Amino acid sequence: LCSKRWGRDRDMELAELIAAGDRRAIARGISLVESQAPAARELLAVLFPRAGRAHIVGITGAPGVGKSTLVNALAQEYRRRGARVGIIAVDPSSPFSGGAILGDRIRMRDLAGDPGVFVRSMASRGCLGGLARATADAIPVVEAAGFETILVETVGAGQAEVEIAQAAHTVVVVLSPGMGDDIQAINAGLLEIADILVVNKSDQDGADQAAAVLEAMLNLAPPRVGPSGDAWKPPVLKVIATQSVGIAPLAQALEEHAAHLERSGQGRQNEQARAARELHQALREALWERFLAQARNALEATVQRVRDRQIDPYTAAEQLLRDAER
Ligand SMILES: Nc1nc2c(ncn2[C@@H]2O[C@H](COP(=O)(O)OP(=O)(O)O)[C@@H](O)[C@H]2O)c(=O)[nH]1
Ligand SMILES: [Mg+2]
Repeated sequence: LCSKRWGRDRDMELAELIAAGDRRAIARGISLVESQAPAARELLAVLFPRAGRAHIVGITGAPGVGKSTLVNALAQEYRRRGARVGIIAVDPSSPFSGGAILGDRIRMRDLAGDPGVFVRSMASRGCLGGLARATADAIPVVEAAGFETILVETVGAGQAEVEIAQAAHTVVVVLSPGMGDDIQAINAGLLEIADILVVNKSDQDGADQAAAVLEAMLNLAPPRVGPSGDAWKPPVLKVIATQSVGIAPLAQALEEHAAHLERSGQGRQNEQARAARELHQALREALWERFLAQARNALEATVQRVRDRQIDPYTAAEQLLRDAER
């Protein structure tokens, strides 16, 4: 798959099919970007101008808190409101990825067969790894197909999830009361990326207490004020995803956050930061590839010299660059 060549014409054709909402083309497009083959860049180049209109919502939290159930219920709520929904599941244990227990599979049938819903799980299918990047690249494919809301489910753990969160406009952090003391120990980083907090499984004991603890923690956090002064305080919502309780208020909160981003200028500022990040990353990679193409042998020889302490890494880097520029 990695070495598969497509060529410009076929990319255009694939892009047209994606724009027309052809489900197999969307799936093929995502596989292509996952493979990070050269043709993937060409496809993204065609799709990029058509993307950027959807509301991208990251749904993150520990395994088992009910993210997939929530995404399923939320997608149904959006469908009731007439919006088309794309779902990208990055959680490797997600029922979307096929490793479902029976209950999950029954649940997912609610969405199966609805042309207004597109579900895709990002497996570790990419040849070069980089799940966060593959996900960021999959989003414009789904956007170009005209889905108005894109729900991205990820397991809230490490750096990759923070990166995925950076690709979202609105981040929903999901917790469950069963986590007991863990709520107190909630990772500060996770709280920082949350635009909306959901205490799922509110049919279980401890939901009120968990919500109160979260409220108290949020009250300690500095206010979030956008460039034009409009402030956002992350709401804490109690939800029972399995019974679709609290889902309409969540959809409402998501809408309000999107409006806040627009009104406060924060959305534009985030887009600017995102554009800079993506461009810088692409530039770093292109420079590195160009350098390697020219200086691979010199690089290897210099590694030996650094190993033998004939030269330090900083001086060596300067020398390699000077030689490559000549
Ligand atoms: N009691 C209760 N169980 C729930 C609720 N939401 C999800 N679950 C259950 O929690 C388990 C994990 O849900 P899942 O959506 O797969 O969690 P994920 O790993 O975060 O995606 C499943 O057995 C769900 O049926 C809820 O609101 N209440
Ligand atoms: Mg899941």
